Amino acid sequence: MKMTMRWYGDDDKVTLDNIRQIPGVTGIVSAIYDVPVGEAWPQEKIIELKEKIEAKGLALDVIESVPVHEDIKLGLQTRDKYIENYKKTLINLGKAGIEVVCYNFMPVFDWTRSSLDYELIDGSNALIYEEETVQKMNPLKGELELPGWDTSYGDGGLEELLKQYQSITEEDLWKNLEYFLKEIIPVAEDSGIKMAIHPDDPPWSIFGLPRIITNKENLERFISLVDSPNNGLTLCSGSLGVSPTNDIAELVRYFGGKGKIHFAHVRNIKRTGEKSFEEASHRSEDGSLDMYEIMKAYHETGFKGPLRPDHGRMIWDETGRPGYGLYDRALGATYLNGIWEVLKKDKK
Ligand code: DNO
Repeated sequence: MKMTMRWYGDDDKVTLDNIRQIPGVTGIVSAIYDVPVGEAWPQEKIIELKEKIEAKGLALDVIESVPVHEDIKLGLQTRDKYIENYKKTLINLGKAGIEVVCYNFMPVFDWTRSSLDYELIDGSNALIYEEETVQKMNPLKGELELPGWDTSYGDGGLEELLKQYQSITEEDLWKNLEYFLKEIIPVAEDSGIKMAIHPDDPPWSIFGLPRIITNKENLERFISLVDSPNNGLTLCSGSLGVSPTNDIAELVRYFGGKGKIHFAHVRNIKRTGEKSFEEASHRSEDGSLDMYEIMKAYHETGFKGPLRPDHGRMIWDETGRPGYGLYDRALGATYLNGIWEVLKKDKK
């Protein structure tokens, strides 16, 4: 596997110099952040990003994400124009030698939490999710916000957008996803890009919106929508793992064995109740997921793709983008690299 770290570009408090000093991190996961959702990414911007990263001795291994315009998820007539732009972006990324593109198909809201800075027992801050609190939140009153979301609605557009989704069922969303995939996967094939859908986080419906990338059965349905080696997954342990019925190591073996995992997000969570959880440090003992078993499954299936530690807590007085500070993610990368070394040596 290739150990990578997410970087939010020049505005990120965590710099490329910080990242290159984390032992064993060789790659960057990033995106173009100043092109409105739905428009094609110009070739020059992609090259500029890539060169900036390579100048620091790192590789641009993954684009996370090329966001999908809401009109595509809603299946509106206007979707074709946005799909054409998406294809142009993929072609430009392919020309720049990008191999993996992560995206998601969650209506309106990307990953969602009830608190971004919950104080844990050791004094660190973490992102948490409490179903009851989320149910009481009103997104229209700005009660829900996560920096780092790929928002595709402008100010004031949210209410209208939520209304448009009222008539969209899970089956409609599946149909719209299939339509999208049938258009873009052939282009990804020609461009040498592996598309990696990110699971829904959390993997259940929120605010009455449909969510479908949630469990093994649905992941299976997803990959069979378009049977192509370029149609695969971002296997995110933290997103899927909050449902106790999702056995992450088993999912890694199953989908990894089929060559369907193109990108790995590895983080731990602690389930605190039904549909409630805290984001924990990466260490197995600190959460509900066994990181050794998960890494072992990647190792056994010969995973060679990019892998990243995921959200970190805020520790050592760090402030910054929730989930994406430097220190705890660096500890996560080092811990996962440690497990990997043991797995490699034990095999000999
Ligand atoms: C959260 C991330 C997600 C992810 C998108 C992919 O930290 O894992 O925001 O980037 O869902 O499109």
